[in-house]
Amino acid sequence: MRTMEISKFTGCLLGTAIGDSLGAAREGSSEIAEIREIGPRYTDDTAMTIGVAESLIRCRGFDGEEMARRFVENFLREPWRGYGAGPPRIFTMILRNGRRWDEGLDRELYPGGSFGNGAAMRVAPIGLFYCDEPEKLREAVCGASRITHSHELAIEGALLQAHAVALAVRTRYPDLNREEFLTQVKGVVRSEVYREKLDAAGELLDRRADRKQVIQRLGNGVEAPNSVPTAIYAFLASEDFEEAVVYAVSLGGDADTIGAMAGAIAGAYYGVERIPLRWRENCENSRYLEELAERLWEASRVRSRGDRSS
Ligand code: F2R
Ligand code: MG
Ligand code: MG
Repeated sequence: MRTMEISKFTGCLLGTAIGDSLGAAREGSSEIAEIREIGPRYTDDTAMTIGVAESLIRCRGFDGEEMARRFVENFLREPWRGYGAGPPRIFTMILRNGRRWDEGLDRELYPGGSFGNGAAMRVAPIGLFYCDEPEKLREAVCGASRITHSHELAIEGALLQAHAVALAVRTRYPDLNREEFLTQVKGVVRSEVYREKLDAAGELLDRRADRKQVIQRLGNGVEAPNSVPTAIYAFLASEDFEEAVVYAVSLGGDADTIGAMAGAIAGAYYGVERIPLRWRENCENSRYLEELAERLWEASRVRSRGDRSS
């Protein structure tokens, strides 16, 4: 059990970095093209995923103030990772102006807050950590999102992505039932826009739609509703890890982020040993990501043992 679970945690974190590194060179492209070799660097998607994992490990669960501090410190160390427009401005408000992490600071940048996919792209470690506890998962995802993304569509996108990761960890390979998976993640959504997209994903899966139709119906943009359902679809439309991330990135648009999110779900389902060796060997910081996955798994076990004994 331990070996299988650690393989899935590792697959998820490495899968994020690999999908991100594969898509990084294609971010913003409108061309539909398959690429199979990862670039040398991951981007903000993985850098922030690392921040979420580090914070969960250190605090044995979600702590908003500490997670925000981790985001700021990691950003200051590597500001060149290609962050979205909003988060660095929010980090400055926290660092220089002493603003609190839970003030909804993104509302000062975007009316109603940001609905970018920045909360969803980094949420995978929460899906891993709370994979057996949907209520705690929801609470942690909402808190972690609000640091930079308080718009309800950004939060709902992050919830959807975290639940997809949690479900993928709980689903033993090769037992995936695609229809059932989609039905279960649909259970998380409340808003019409996500419901429609996930219904469309089901129809597209049934008729093996071409890429243009997928982009038209699901989207490939930086907005959470135009990328989270697309990543889930890429996982479900594929037969293995490699196909899932190559397909996700081939859709273009926000390719690094759709690749990172599809990679997180696919890695959590297939496990690390089903990720091609050439990608595992060439992925930036793969040793650290593997170590982080094992520590995250250990922290999640300690926490659930503590919950049972109290
Ligand atoms: N930043 C990028 N890519 C730009 C190119 C980087 C370049 N390659 C480089 O090397 O520097 N990618 C990363 O950003 C995306 C995640 O962004 P996040 O964290 O959600 O940022 P933000 O600023 O909150 O939102 C992103 C955009 O969404 C639109 N938007 C959001 N809320 C809105 C609102 N209420 N009204 C109108 N528009 C809203 C805006 O266009 C924001 O700029 C990922 O792709 C990651 O890879
Ligand atoms: Mg990025
Ligand atoms: Mg991106």
